[in-house]
Amino acid sequence: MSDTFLLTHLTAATMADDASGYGLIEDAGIVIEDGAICWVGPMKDCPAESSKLPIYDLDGRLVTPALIDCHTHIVHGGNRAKEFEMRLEGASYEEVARAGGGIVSTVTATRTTSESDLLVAALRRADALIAEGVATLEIKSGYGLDHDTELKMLRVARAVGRARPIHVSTSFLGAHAVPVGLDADTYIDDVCIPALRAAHAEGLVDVVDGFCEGIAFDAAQIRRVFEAAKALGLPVKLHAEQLSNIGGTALAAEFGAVSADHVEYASDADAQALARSGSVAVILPGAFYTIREEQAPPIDAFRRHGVPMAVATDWNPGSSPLGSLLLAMNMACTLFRLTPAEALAGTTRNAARALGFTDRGMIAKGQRADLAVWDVQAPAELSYGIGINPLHKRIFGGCNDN
Ligand code: DI6
Ligand code: FE
Repeated sequence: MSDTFLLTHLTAATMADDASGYGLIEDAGIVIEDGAICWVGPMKDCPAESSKLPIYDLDGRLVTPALIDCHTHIVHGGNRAKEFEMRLEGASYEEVARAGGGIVSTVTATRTTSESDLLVAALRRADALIAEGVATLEIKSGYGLDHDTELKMLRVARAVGRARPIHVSTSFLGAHAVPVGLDADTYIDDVCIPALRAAHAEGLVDVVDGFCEGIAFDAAQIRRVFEAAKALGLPVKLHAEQLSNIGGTALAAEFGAVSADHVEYASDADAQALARSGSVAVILPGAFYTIREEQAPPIDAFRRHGVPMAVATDWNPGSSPLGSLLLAMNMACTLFRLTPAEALAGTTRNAARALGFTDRGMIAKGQRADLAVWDVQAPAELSYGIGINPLHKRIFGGCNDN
């Protein structure tokens, strides 16, 4: 494709924030110039000069913003199929974690895997997401729990973004679990916060994350991490209220977090706090499904209070070995009763917001030309299919993938 061109003969689901539902435009055209969208609208209104541009006829296909997976842990060593077996033999997720399994077992594997082997494995995972039309991908650290391995993971995450046509947003998740041999307070003050400063000094951190939970860190400990992030000028997000309500969502809102993630146990007051702080609630049905949670996130409260909802894979080796964002959308609809329009907003417009981006996630003038072209008639098909990938092609920064 050349730098400036016109896409025609398509239906656009713009997901624009001033539109209702999908922001559908039938018989639409999209003009792309130097990697950005410079016009979208019904073809009959297409500016005369644009019709002289190179034209790509999309044969009536659906075009959406490229998808955004705003919560993943795709850099990690090993896998946890053994624990999957244990849980099927009766152990709970918390029991597995307390028995020294869980996150800590992936920490050992991640520490002992070389940077290049971690990259090979992460690229395989990134490729699966790219094949579903993902153009922006968040990747967290958090399986190092020591200075060197946390930074190694973030370097690998950055390398994924250099090796593939995808934009990677990194999250420092040093406060993910308490490493064997240290108490939580000592770890936060002596390892996690100094590692955060070092990672930031290397330009490795876009956002700072934490896991606020009974099996991880309490709100007072996460507060110290957030204070350190704030001093560095970094935005924050938080794994909050996944297994219990211990005040993580309220803390995230207090710090103006870009998102609070999981939020199964969030209360109505938590939803109000997120609405006030403008934070996104990131819905992670893969973890809910894998650990057979019973408490669904308070979707109605999020709707009622106007909290934007995103949907992500949470791709990790323990609680969510889910390598499909389309399947996450389906699960969000079936398990949590999101509408297909909410699910698509959750992997486009609201996912962008959950990473602090304002330049993507919608088909609108001035947005990055990250688009997904689908072999479907209607956008609901993207959430309706189970294990079906109808991607025709992906356009990344105005460039055609295939
Ligand atoms: N919440 C989760 O669901 C994952 N991390 C987190 O903070 C679990 C990660 C794992 O079990 O390896
Ligand atoms: Fe997670």
